[in-house]
Amino acid sequence: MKKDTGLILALDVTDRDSALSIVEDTVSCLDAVKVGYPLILSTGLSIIDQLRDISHVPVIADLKVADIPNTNHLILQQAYRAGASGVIVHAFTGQDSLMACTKEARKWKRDVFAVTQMSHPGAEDFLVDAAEDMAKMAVNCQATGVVAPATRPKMVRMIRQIIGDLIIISPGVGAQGGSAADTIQAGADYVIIGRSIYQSHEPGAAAKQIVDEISSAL
Ligand code: OMP
Repeated sequence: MKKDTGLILALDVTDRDSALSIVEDTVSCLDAVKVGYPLILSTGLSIIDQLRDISHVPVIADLKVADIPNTNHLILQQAYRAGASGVIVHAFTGQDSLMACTKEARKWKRDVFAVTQMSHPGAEDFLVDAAEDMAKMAVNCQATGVVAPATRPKMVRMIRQIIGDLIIISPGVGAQGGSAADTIQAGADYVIIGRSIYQSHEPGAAAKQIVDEISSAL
C-alpha cells in the first residue's frame, strides 16, 4: 500500500450506490478503502473489484478473521481471489492461526493486518494485557502490519516500539473520540475513518479536512 495521504476510508454503508458515490467524492484523499461485513454482506464480494475499478486504490477486506489455521487460509484465499489487497485478521487466535494468514498473504503477494487491541471501550474487558504479545507475534509471523486503537495513542506508541517498521493502521478517529493528529504523532502510518466521512453531508470536504490534519501532524 503506497503511502500518500495517510487516510483509509472505512466504507461501512450497506448499499452499492452510496458506497460508489462516497468513494467517487473522496478518492483523491484516500490511500485505501476498507470494506467489512456491512457492505460485503449487503452487496457481495464483487464490491471489492468494483471499488478497485472506480477508485484505483487498494481495497482492504476487514473480515476480522478468527478461526483455526485451515479455515483462516480458506477465508483469505477467497478474499484475495475477489481482489482484496489486504485482509484484517485477529491475532488472539494464536500463532498457528496467524501464521496461516501470513503464509496465504505471501503466496498472493498481498497484505495482512493483525488486530492487537480494538478501539472500543469493551476492548478492555478481556485481553487487556495481550496487545504487546500480539504485536510481537505479528512481527514473528511477518504480517504486513497491525491494527492499533486511535482511541489510545499511548497504546499506538507502545506498539510502534515493538513492531519496528511494520505498518500501523489505526481506527477510532472522530466518531469514537480519537484524534487523527495524535494518532499519527503516536506512530500510526494510516488512520481508518468511517462515520466522520460517510455520514458527512460533504464526504469529500470531510476527507480533505482529515488529510490536512494528518499532514500538519507530520
Ligand atoms: P468509524 O468509527 O465509523 O470511524 O469506523 C471505524 C472502522 O474501523 C469500522 O469499520 C470498524 O469496524 C473498524 N475498526 C474499529 O473501529 N476498531 C478496531 O479496533 C478495529 C477496526 C478495524 O479492524 O478496522
